Amino acid sequence: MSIRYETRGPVAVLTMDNPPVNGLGHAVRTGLSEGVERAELDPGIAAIVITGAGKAFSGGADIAEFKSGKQLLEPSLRVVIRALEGSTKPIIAAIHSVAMGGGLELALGCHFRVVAKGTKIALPEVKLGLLPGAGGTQRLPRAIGLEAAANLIASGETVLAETLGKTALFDRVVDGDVLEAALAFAEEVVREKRPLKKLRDVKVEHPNEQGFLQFARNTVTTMSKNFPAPLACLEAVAACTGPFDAGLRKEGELFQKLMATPESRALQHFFFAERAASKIADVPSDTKPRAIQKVAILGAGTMGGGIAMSFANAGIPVTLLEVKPEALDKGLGTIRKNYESSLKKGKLTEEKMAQRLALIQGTLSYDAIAQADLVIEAVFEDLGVKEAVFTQLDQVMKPGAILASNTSTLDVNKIAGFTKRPGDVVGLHFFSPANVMKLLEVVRGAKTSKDVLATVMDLAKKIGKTAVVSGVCDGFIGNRMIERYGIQASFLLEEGALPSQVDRALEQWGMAMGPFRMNDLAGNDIGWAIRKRLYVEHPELVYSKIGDKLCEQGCFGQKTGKGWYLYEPGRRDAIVDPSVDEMVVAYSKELGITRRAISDEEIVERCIFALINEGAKIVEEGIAQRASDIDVVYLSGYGFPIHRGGPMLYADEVGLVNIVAAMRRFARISRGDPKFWEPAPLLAKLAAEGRSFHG
Ligand code: T1G
Repeated sequence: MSIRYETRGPVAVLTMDNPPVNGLGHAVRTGLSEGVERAELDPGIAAIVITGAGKAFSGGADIAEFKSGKQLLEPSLRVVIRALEGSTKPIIAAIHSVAMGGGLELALGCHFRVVAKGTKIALPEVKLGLLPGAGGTQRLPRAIGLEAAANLIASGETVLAETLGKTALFDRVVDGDVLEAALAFAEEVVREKRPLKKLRDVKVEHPNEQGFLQFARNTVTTMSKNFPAPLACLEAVAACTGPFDAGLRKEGELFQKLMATPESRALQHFFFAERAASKIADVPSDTKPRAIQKVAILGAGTMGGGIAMSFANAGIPVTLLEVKPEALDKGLGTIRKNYESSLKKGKLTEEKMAQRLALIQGTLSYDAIAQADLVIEAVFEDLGVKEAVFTQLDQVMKPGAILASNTSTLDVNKIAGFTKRPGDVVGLHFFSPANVMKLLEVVRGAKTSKDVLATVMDLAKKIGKTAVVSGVCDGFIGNRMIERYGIQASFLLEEGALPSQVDRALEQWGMAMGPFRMNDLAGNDIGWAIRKRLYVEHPELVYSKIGDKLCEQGCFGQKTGKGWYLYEPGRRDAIVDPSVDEMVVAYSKELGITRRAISDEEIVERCIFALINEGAKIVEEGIAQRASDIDVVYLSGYGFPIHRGGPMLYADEVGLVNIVAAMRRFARISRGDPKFWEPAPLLAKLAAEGRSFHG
């Protein structure tokens, strides 16, 4: 079913019925077109109302059609909207819940619009690397004015319908049943023989179109150095001061150009990838989650405090357990300081801060957390410590409580084995700062039960996290891949690069932070401890020891004021440290290496292709459910440039065959074990077949 046609007296009601959000796919467009024609031809029909079934009026064009080009199948959305606007009988849109993108553009083509209070209104195409391509850039300014429309379209932000209630966008803003209100309005229009309002006929006045365009150019260049869409949005909107059809042509040209950009492919990929990640292949979507009313966190350090804030911010009560009073006081003090700093920045009201602080209680006793529905351990990253903690939790926590570890690399199966209830044990790997970073790796143990998985995925959405399921392996998805990336960054130093060159090359390519700045932020001692463990567990792995040399001098990064870079007290700006550069050069000499000039391109390829190759292994081993999950991990938690869509989509854009060829070259020229560059079997197979990771 896509369009229902009913009559209510002299009014034909066309209901879009295409779950989940009445996407304007080909069947819906065809149904609308046929429905309007049928109503036009029926002498018993005096007016037409269009509305949407379910949870939206319409969420817009069906984005899933874009890859195949089906959105161009006639009747295109533009053709449908032109038919609505050209109808001889009044057409009223009855809008509720959500009217976004093409959904709002459809309503703009109607003669009148009745909207329910609280309806979410947006033209969010810019977030997909596009612009409203069905007349939105020309009709919205004619309804709400040039500047207001420009802001909404270039930002893609969502507003509530009532905020635009006094504009020509809506004829009525109603509480209650919008269909009944629209039917009553339709009868009024017919009875009073009101002239049909066509937004295309409205003249947009703007004192100075060139000035507006210059303002637009100045505004968007800061917003979107990697994205062409925001400026294109404003250029299309600026055309609305001229003839309507010319503006529509301008909009169409710009839309087609954007559709062909890698940035729009990346953003559309991320839209679906983020939603796909929430699905677990072997956990039915109707699995009932356990009720989580009370949460406990063990450890009031940086991670424990940040995790506690994530839950309090979502209105969920949290008990923070520490063993030492001074550690608890310090942790609670840091949480208060974090809220106060948000308050100072105007991101929080006094009232909200008080509410959230009231939701976080401290305790020194395990008994105080026994009734929690979920407990998350965020203590020292050592298996012995985890054993003591989980043995205790197993004894104290009520039956049915979920026991989670925030471990970033340790074996969740071993941790589950410290309890008599392995089915209730799961890894919840938050990323620091936990109250800010969206990524949450949900690490499923071999015995983690399905309803526990369903519960934590549901909970992740509630606390605003992007959850990705990982199997158990060293480093799960993100850290396992970043380990390979770091190995290449270090060997590049031995061969001829300097830390600031490697960081600059990757940051110019789009990474939020280069590997050496990132390690200085996280603490070089953390990577050092992992390497020392791996030297024992995996003696076959070949590592550069340059990072160890730095750590042996106590240069742990920002926390010690000196790492790969220097840091002034209380500041995070990385200052090049000549003594580190000298250490790097001396180390190459010590190894008997003749340093060589290394291009930025080689730096980027060696580090990013190392990520991709490990990602292919992770997919193949089933640690990640799908390649797009790896993209979500890197886009949500590792500062990977969103306009490149994630490591695996980027690999598809480069072409897998080109990546394999480059890896062969690196095996010949780079330090370390040539086996490092052996293509993962999945990568080699897909490359040989001329295929990609994303089908
Ligand atoms: N096309 C296809 N599928 C869509 C969709 C869309 N526009 N919007 C949502 N879905 C799917 C989504 O993938 C998920 O599927 C399910 O619906 C629920 O989504 C010509 C070119 C509408 C506010 O950008 O912002 O119109 O995972 O989990 O939290 O100018 O979805 O269940 O299989 O997000 O209630 C412009 C995008 C399109 C709006 C609902 N429109 N969607 O949020 O549910 S381009 C958008 C949203 C366009 C024209 C241009 C949100 C929502 P599954 P959900 P939600």
